[in-house]
Amino acid sequence: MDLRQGIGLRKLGKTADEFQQDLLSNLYYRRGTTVESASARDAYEALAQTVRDHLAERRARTAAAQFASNPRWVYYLSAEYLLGAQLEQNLLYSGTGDLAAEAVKALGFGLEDLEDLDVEPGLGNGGLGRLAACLVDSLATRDIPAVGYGIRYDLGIFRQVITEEGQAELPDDWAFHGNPWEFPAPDDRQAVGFYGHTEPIPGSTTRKVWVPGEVVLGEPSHMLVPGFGTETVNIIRLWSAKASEASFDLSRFSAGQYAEAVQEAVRAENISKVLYPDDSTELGRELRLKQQYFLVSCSLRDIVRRFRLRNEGWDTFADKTVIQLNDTHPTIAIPELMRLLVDEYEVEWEQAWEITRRTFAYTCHTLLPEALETWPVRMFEKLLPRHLEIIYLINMLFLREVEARFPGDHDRLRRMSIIQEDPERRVRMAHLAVVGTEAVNGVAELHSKLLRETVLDDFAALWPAKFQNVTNGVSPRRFIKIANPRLSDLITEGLGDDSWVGDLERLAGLERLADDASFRERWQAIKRANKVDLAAGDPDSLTDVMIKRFHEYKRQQLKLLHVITLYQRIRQNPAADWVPRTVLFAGKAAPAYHAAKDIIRLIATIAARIEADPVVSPYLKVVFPSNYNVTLAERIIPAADLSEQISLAGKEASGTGNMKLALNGAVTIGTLDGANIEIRARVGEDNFFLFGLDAYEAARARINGYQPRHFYERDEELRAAMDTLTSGVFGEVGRRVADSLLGWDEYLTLADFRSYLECQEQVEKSWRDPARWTRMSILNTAHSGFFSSDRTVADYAARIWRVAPVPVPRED
Ligand code: B1H
Repeated sequence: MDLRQGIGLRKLGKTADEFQQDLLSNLYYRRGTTVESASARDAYEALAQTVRDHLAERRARTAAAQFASNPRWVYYLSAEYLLGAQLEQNLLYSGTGDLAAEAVKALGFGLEDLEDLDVEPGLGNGGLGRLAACLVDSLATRDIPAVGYGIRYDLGIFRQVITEEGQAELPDDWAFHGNPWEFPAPDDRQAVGFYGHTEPIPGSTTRKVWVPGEVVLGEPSHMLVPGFGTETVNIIRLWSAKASEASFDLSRFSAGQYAEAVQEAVRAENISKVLYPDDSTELGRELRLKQQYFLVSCSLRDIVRRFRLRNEGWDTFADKTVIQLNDTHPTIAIPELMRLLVDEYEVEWEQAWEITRRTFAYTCHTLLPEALETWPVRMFEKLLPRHLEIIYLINMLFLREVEARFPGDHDRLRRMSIIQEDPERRVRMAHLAVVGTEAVNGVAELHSKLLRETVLDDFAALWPAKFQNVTNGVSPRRFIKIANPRLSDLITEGLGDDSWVGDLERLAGLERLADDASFRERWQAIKRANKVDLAAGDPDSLTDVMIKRFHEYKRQQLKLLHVITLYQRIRQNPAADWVPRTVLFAGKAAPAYHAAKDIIRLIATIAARIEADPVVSPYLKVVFPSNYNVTLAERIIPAADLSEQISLAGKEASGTGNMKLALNGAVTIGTLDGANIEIRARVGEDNFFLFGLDAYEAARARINGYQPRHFYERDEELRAAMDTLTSGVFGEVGRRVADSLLGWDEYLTLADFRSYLECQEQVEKSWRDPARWTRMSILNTAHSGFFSSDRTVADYAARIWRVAPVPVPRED
């Protein structure tokens, strides 16, 4: 039997009968049950296994083809993956949807019932984690040999419950019932050291021996990542921490001290216990640094293991390997690769440094100063003593390079150093990431420009060619084809075929249909049907959505001031011809971010107040569904009319929800921030509602001594809205929000208030003309093709990774 390229595999069922047989065999032999006694969960698990088997067969062919071509591999290192539900995606990508529906029907279940049991792995916070998921999708779709590395957190992003008291958090034990989509790979486990000390090696100035004080095992499991419209199936490899046998204290066990005997083991396994729920702010906890090193150490050893399978010299390592750092969270990979090369494999420092620099690339996702990660030197020294020594050496050589270019410029050396001195010594991870990589990119044009001009300006002056832009993108499969089947069918009909799903720029062909009245009517009817499904409010009302993490810079508070103003206007003049609106907020706040949680609570309070008001409630409704996640996003986005992208300009690196909404025909109201600028440039000024300060005006306003009271005093409606909050009718929480806005207003909410309200009036004017609105909606979809993550990956491949596709042959 020929085992290469999976030729020796038994053929999987391609007909309904065969699929049915495979499903039954999984039900009998893996679930150990029968058709008569199968529960919905049995059916779900057996179905998942059957679908997974189809992908596994492709995986076998992919591994063979990729290995044979000896390519440059892309390794994506990310602390987060927000994958979304797997069943529907894998049915689509394996082309087994119809077979599956028929087969489960014979068991007495509907596919939708089983989809309800398909839990999404919430291994990320927000945009950064979802971007990682979109990029691995598109890497496979583009046939690029790649592995995504991450952490298999036992508890993902918390489950959110919204009440009138605001947000409550519950643990997300996402794999409670097991996860049928993953394959454990215990043979590839790795040992990871922490703490301890270093010892010199006689005769060597650069090499050292690190003697760790604690050793934890990393055990991988992988999930399959199929490409769309291609044969490739890549993987993401997720690491779980496991105690080594040595960490069980047998003497204590024998002495009857059972809890004490396992204490160290519990501590070890805590490393992958929980995802930190802080989007964009660092709290500097040791366990978090441990997580980061755990991910990095396991992944790099796995990458090195894979490289060494071929017995090629280290001089080819960077030709065969590119490691993309998803923000600074995995940046310890830079000193870790140096440590592996220099200490363990005895490569000379200079050669190791050249290899390291050529291997890594870094994506920065922020501009907020508080989000630029730094770690106290003391903590580093205790947890990773050898890495700190390596960082010091890297820094010394780097500062020598700066000194040679800018002699005598001591202030520059202080600014650029990887070590911050005051007020305490800390390691600046972004500086380490820039110094140790070949390319640095921002995630939208404005963001990349502001990185070069502000936070990383000294580095851009030193190495201008290193700095690039790669605008984010989203998966067209998940965010339109799967999320919005009605619109997808209409688009396919309008364009004549469904090739747009893998080639999103083809949506431009819809442009000519925007002027076709009957097409517009069908478009509008679909939007309405999606609103009926969502059941958030009157489907004929303007569905106005703000769905994203809660953060003051994103300015949910600005939207709320708009809601309060509408409320007051309606109360003052109930007989006027109001445009009915359903304002939908969804999103989580970091559990310790009190200001953000206050805003959530205030929204809940105001929503209840409006609901109870018979004068206002016919025209205005505020809804806040709990637990925003990928699955909920897939329901809300297709139903949205208006997309709120109202962050203070210069603060949102890119945004990706903005792209998903535009793609589904929501019209954006937004500032000139992040990718909004590129969306507006493509969909056209007439099809985008622009308001507010730009990034330069906002920066200048702050420098010139911004006074929120100035706006409060000059704008009667703003004053009325703020006074309502201050009066306490919406409780203490209203007062706190008002105090923060009138006192300092970090994100210039009051400065943009009037411009935002006027812009919302333009929105209503357009809404009153359904033909015009629907035309705008269609043109948004038609010109969103650029925002496919397939394009993002093509940009990374061409400009940063310099890799080419490796097609996988079809089954004979
Ligand atoms: C983004 C984060 C982030 N930027 C720290 N930074 C985290 C930072 O757990 N942490 O410590 C987690 C997440 N996330 C987002 O990335 C940006 O705010 C968005 O504008 C951007 O679209 C997204 C993807 O690039």
